[in-house]
Amino acid sequence: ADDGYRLWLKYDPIANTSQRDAYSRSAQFIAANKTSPIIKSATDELQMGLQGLLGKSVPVLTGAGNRTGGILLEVTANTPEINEEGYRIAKRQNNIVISAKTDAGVLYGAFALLRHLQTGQPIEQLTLASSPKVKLRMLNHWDNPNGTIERGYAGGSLWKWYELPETIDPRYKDYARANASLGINGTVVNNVNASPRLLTGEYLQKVAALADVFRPYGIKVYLSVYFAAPKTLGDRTRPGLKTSDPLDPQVRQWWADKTKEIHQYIPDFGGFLVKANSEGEPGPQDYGRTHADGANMLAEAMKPYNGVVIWRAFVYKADPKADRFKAAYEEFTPLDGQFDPKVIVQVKNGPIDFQPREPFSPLFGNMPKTPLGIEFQLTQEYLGFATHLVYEAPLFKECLDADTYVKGKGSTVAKVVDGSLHGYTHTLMAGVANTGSDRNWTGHPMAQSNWYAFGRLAWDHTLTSEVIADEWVKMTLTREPTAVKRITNLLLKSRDIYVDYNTPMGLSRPWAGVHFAPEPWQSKSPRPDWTAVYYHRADSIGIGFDRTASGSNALAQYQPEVRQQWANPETCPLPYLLWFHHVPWTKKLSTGRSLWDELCTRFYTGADSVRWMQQEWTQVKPAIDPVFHADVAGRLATQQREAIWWRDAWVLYLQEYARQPIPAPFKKPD
Ligand code: GCW
Repeated sequence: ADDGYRLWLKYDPIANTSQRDAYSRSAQFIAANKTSPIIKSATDELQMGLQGLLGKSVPVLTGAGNRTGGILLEVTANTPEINEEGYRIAKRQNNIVISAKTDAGVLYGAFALLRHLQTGQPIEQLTLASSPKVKLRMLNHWDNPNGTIERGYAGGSLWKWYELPETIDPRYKDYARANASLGINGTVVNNVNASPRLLTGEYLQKVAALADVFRPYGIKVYLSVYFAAPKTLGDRTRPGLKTSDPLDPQVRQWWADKTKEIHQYIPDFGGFLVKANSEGEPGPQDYGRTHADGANMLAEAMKPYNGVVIWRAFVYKADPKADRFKAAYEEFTPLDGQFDPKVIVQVKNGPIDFQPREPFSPLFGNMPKTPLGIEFQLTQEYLGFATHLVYEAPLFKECLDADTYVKGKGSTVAKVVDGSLHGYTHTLMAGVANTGSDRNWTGHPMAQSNWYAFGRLAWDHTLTSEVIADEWVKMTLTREPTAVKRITNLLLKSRDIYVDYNTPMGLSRPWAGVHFAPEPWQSKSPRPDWTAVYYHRADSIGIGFDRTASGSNALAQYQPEVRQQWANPETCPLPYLLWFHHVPWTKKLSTGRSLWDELCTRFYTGADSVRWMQQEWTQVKPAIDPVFHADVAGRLATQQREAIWWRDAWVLYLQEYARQPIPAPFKKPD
């Protein structure tokens, strides 16, 4: 039975015997032209993978000599077509040769070769070359020192802090393998709402033990830092400084000392991630300083080392009159050019907060002198936790492929992020992890595909959602062709289905506290911008947030070409309509329906489509492991019930404003 633990690295035997024989003939031995811990990870993985796929143990030789019919790993400078971490796989004198400039490149090539076999592709004329388009490909864990995970739906933290550093859970290595298989090369192990404890010697030892496990997989460890740590922690001689002002010399010295100490534990430490002056976290503004002052102080502390400072742009103030949409742009664009070269600013894909569908953040393209990294959320905070099946690649792609027009047509967000548009020296893609202590890692077993898709896109954002889904299904679930097709199709449609019953046509944030239950009526909260009504603005006339010149004018933060697409309610694409316009209930839309009827249509067809998902899943049952199948079937049943709950909550609530009947086709009992 498949409990989901092995993810997409299952290496189950290849059923097709002629294919297996063909692979076997080309995999009679493994040999590398050097040794190192990373090369060892590569040969170990190949051995393990081939053992599973081919059912035979393939020897690792110290040298290949004149042998043929094997797999050669070579680190060589003679690979002009790939970058530092890229790989090339080609046939040479009847050997499969994986070449790379670095050990890590060889490791990625080994995983690529295994993927090639797992997805059943021919190897006779093998030629593959691939290089990552983004340099820092990282997971961000929102894990707390007490073992909980903020917005985690797959159990507790993977990190067993109380047992570290002495006890090393074998799972840490499997976590590293899974990441390395995708090319993920960094991990921030703790929550951005950071506890200062992670910076104590006690915890640094534990983090160092994790770093030791991850290093042979090419993965660097990063820490989220609590900006007020100098005040809270102090140092060996003092209980705590009086201030954490980034321009105070004692504070600067504190961070320099701390950074040095961290490097004594972790010599190849990746760097800091900082959430400052955001949702109550301390930051430089507490002392009248700017984000740049804060980030540059940490960059100075990091100067003797290779690490970077990743500063988040997720900021907004509790102001009922302001538009939260505009906040990050307003605070950060004036600072463009003021950041130290070691600083990367990390921007969420959308201007608000990981909603099921958002326009791209207007920061992309508007900070040409500051490397901007992108932050996606894999954990399904706003996508139905662990009971809704939502394949996120289409969401990621929609943002990456969006055109900012800052340097004319084709200035996509992807080109901002991969550095090609503005010539950034640092490039970064981060995903807020969806992993936890659940046996299957991600709670919803199908959510493994989101970890997978993120990693693949961080490596190569030109891959399509479909190609990625197809790979994942074949590696994880089945290679039976009709089942592969059905499941891929199901994955590809899942996000739009969720949007339809949850937040159609540009609605956002219809929930209170935990971000799960429908609460579009929620109007009371400690912060006005944490109410649901702040976002949808329903009234007797219509619904939606006017962000045109007659409203908040957030649209002015985009280039004229982008503005043009969205500014006119007559031509604004329906998926974005209520992001930018307050539209009358009776307004006739391009679909021929009134706004009210269109909304109802989406809520109802969205919820109905979950039944379709259930049917599709039933169809593929013979091709899927029974335990895995039953787990997903149960979650789909829950999703179906919850989709109706969402639909009914919205429709009944909005009906009070729209004062119109539910359109005839939908007035039937479920
Ligand atoms: O989406 C919000 C979450 C917070 C999170 C915050 C952030 C870590 O609700 O839980 O805090 O975003 O990204 O900082």
